[in-house]
This record gives sequence, structure tokens and C-alpha cells, in this order.
Amino acid sequence: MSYETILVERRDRVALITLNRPKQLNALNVQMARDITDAAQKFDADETIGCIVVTGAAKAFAAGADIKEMTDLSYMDAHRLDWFHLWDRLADVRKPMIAAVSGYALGGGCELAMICDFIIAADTAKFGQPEVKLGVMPGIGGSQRLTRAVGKAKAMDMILTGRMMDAAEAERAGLVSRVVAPEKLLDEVFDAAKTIAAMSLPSTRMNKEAVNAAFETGLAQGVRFERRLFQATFAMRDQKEGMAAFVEKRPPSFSHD
Ligand code: CO8
Repeated sequence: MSYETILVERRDRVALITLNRPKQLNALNVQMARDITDAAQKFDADETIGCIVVTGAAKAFAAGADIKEMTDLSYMDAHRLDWFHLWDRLADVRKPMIAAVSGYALGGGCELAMICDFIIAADTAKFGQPEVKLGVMPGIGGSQRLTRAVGKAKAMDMILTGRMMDAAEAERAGLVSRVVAPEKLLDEVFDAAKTIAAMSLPSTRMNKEAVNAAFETGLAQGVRFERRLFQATFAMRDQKEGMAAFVEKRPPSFSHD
């Protein structure tokens, strides 16, 4: 797999997607949206991969959608091109995805990080939805995912003022799960990704699906959904192996089925 705007590599069961338009601070042009979604979908279909990591560069995870590409867009262009469906395909990836964020994660960059299942940030990270300053607004789910992540007060503050939130504030607000020193970021993320990738793949898929259902359903319906998935895990060889390994006091050896 080789792409124009991203680098991809795999380390055992972990896949790494690195955004690679450093001169533009990883501004997300349409080609990059195509490349990221294509790579993520291929890794999603590859049963030898258990977790996908998305990262950028030290200065910028991604400074937003490519403003220069959008400047002269008409309403009809935006309507006809409908790039958004590319990002929907990324949100449809069933395997766990972690965003490793250093530096700026602004606009579409913050939205890309939020499409991932969780964010681990370097203490240099800065998050924001500054679209209002350009006379527009978030367009890849930011108004919805940021609000679900940090609540209405902070989401309104961020989206209406366009201000940035540093890593410490983002951790306090629940936008990121961990903050680490920049030089430790990739090691920390790979450790988490390797841990996830060593679990039973159907089990991590179901766990992800259940947590995401919390954003789509009421409590009673969500709990019923969780119960059905829990029951379904007993149809898996990995459930037998995981529980047998515990009883026999040995590490499990999952076959991912
Ligand atoms: N788009 C295009 N180019 C960019 C972008 C961007 N979002 N961000 C930075 N660049 C380019 C700059 O133009 C500059 O290029 P050049 O050297 O050719 O002039 C280069 O990257 C370096 O940038 P700066 O010189 O500005 O670097 P600074 O360190 O001075 O500033 C900042 C860094 C603060 C990150 C600054 O670059 C900035 O404010 N960038 C724009 C941030 C922004 O507004 N992001 C939101 C964009 S809109 C958006 O994301 C909408 C999402 C929904 C779209 C849905 C489409 C499908």
C-alpha cells in the first residue's frame, strides 16, 4: 500500500497511518481524505490487524481541512462533491482506532481525531474548532462529537469563540484519555494499540460497537443492546479460550473467532 498524502506501516497486529503533508501542517485535502479512508478500510478488512493508529507530525496532527482547496467552492460544488461521505466511511471502521495527537488538531484535524475511538495526546497538543473565524462551521461532525465529548458549555465556548484548548484542559474536559510527554507519545500509543490488538478481535469490535451505541440510544435500549452482544460472545471460540486461560492461570491465546 502506498499513498500520496499519508504513510502507512504495520508493526505486528498494529497498523499506523501517518498524515504526511508537513508543509501544509497536514491540512486535510480531498486526496488525503481518500487516502486515509482507503487505508483504514483496507486495515479494517485485514484480519491480521487488531488496532489502527492515526498520527500526524510534532507541530501538527492536522491544522484542519485544506482552506486553500475550499476558498472558491460554490454551494453547488460542495453539494455535488459531498466529500463528507469519505469521513463517514472512516467512522464506519469497526476495529479500534486511536489518534496520537501532537501539536495542532484544529477544525477537520480535531474532527478526525474525534472520529477515532480515543485520543492520546502529547502535552504540546492544541485542540480547536476555529471554523467560525473563517465564516464557516465544523463540517466533519465536530459540532456533534465535541459536544458529546466535552458537554454543551465547553463545546459552545470552543466553537463560538474558535479558541484553542491545550492538552491539560482537553484531558480535564474528557476529550483525551491520556496526556504524555511528546517524546513518549508514539511509544505510549503503540503500547495501548498492542494491548488492544492482542485481545480477541471480535470481542474488541463488539466492545467498540457497544460503547458507540451509548451515543445513539437511550439507556434501557443501550443496556439491552449490550446484553445481546454479551450473550453473543458465548458463541465465540475466544470466549472459551479467554475464560479457560483465566481458570488455568495462563495467558490466553486468541484465535480471533
Ligand atoms: N489549510 C490550508 N493550508 C494550511 C492550513 C489549512 N487548514 N493550516 C495551515 N496551512 C498552511 C499555511 O497556509 C502555511 O502555508 P504557506 O507556507 O504556503 O503559507 C503553512 O501551512 C504553515 O502555516 P502557518 O504559516 O500559518 O503556521 P503558523 O505556525 O504560523 O500557524 C496555525 C499555525 C495556527 C495552525 C495556522 O496555520 C492556522 O490557523 N491554520 C488554520 C487553522 C484552521 O482554521 N483550521 C480550520 C480549517 S476549516 C475546517 O477544518 C473545516 C472542516 C470541515 C470541512 C469539511 C470538508 C469535507
